[in-house]
Amino acid sequence: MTENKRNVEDMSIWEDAQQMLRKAQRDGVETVWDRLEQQTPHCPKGESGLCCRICTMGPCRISKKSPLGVCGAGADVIVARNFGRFLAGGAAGHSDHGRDCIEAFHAVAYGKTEDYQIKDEKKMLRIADELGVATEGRDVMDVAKDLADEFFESFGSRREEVAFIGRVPEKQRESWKKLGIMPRGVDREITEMMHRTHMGCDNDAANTMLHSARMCLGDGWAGSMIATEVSDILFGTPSPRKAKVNLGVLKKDQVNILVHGHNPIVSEKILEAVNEQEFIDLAKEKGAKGINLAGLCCTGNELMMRKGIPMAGNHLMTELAIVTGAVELIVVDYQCIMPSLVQVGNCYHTKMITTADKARFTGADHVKFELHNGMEQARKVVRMAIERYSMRNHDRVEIPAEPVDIMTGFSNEALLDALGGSITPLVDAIKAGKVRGAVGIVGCNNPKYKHDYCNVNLTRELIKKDILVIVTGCVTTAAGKAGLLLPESIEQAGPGLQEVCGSLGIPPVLHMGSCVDNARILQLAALLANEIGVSISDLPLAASSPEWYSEKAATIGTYAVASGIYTHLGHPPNITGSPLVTNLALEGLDDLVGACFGIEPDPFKAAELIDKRITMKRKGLGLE
Ligand code: XCC
Ligand code: SF4
Repeated sequence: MTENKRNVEDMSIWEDAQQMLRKAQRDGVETVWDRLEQQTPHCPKGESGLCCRICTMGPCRISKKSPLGVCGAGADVIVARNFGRFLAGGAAGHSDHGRDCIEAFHAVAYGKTEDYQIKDEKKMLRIADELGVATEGRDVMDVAKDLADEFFESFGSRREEVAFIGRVPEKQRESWKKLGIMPRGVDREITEMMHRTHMGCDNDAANTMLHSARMCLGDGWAGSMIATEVSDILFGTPSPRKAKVNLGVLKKDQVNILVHGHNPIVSEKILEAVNEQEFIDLAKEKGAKGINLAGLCCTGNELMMRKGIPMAGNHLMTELAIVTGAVELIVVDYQCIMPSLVQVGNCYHTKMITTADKARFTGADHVKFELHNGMEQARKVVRMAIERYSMRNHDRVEIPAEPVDIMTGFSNEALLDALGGSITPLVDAIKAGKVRGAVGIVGCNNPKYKHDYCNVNLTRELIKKDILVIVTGCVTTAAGKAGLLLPESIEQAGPGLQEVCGSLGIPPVLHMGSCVDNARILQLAALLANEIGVSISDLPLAASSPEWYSEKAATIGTYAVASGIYTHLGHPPNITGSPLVTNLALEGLDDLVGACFGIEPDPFKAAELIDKRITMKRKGLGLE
């Protein structure tokens, strides 16, 4: 193991992380921070997007000396193609997750599973109505069958636009059509991106970028949106509730199981199984006081939003959770699961269980979850966890920090409830300048940053400026650990936001869910725009992903921008090798879709940037 030159204090702002980083060093466990050091400096060609590996006449690296690839492609085309494929990865991730949700819903509708049910029938019928599926006097399961088909249609290639496009303000829909960026089908746009970026197809960088916008809109307004809506139908629409965050949620004297990944289809079943008396008794028989389930990353968000299950940590906490030595088993589905978790687990007694054929990890045990056997498999996994409790070395257990309380569960339905059933009070508060605007801070961690420093400080700065903050994904845990997800944190907010949130009894930072739940933010933006009678791009809104790492985060940023929401990123994607693509992202898109990207690593300066943008939009609406 190489020695890391960074101090643990520079790696993370959190006491629980720092304590575990020290323990990892003592225990000889390598972490993501160590491997980052081994990989630094990164390849400058890769970092700027100037390396093309699309065919075997190459790979080609663009430089002053050799400005064209073997086929004749220049920097702009190569960067645009690489970026297009990067975004396709993100869109595919969210959307394939969405497809898995539809398949579960379809299986329920056709009576092919008893392990899943329709938990929110009211929402199911409401959405059926919205999408033109007949509901009057029909059997609920017949409606569900048709609605499942309707959802599948949004993935295919036979429609001119995906179903939820009806939510977008009309003026904006017209402009998307004119620009040729109306998403027709989720899979279609992703496949077309792969086609366009084959050698010898779309060799016009701006044209490729426009298709990127279309493909990402397909993710936001269909793939992700369907994932969210179907998850609510199957597992319940979130409502405000208390939960706890940080590594302190792990329990010294209980069997600890972590769920990690994204799709509630697996984690919801694990949750049911840990609550079965048979297993609680078995755990006690083995000397534990009970079974403790905690979440990581987005599947953690899903369980927290709906069931108040505690959150052990975000992306950079996943290895460190195992370093506590207190985790018997970690069960994963897909996305954002570092392969290193298997090795870290091997340093302790922690078993990793994979559940999806599309995400297997060498060294982990595979317990394949299918729709007809979800419950049976969940029981198998929980039993394995309990059996491992006797293997725990209690001398090596160290659980840092006391958990922090948070308030979660702000679906749009819950937010509307809090507002008394209509969006009007929020619009009035925005018009009056009490809430000057709203910003969705979303996305990941990245070891290139001091963990959560930007996520937390940007959130704090914005609420000070009377800007309502909505968090999803891994920013949730950051805001939560900082105490910002509690109604009490209004003390840190500006006077206007304090007044509005105070009277509603809600925090100035609202947790709206997982990464696919960024679709909830899109829907909220559309609700606001429709209420005021403008486009989303006219609203005083912004998005930010300060510490992003993943393809999915870039895709979210792109659908936010394409939807008319200015989006701040802490660092640029790998596009800086092309002035054309970079300028389009930072300026050019503004003329086309009414929004663009802004790059700023410093959270305090980023807050200023966002504030300026919000002021500009308020002026545009005649509000300032
Ligand atoms: Fe992954 Fe969704 Fe990023 Fe967290 S926030 S690191 S993408 S888990 Ni989506
Ligand atoms: Fe090189 Fe062109 Fe092939 Fe890319 S597509 S590797 S630039 S020859």
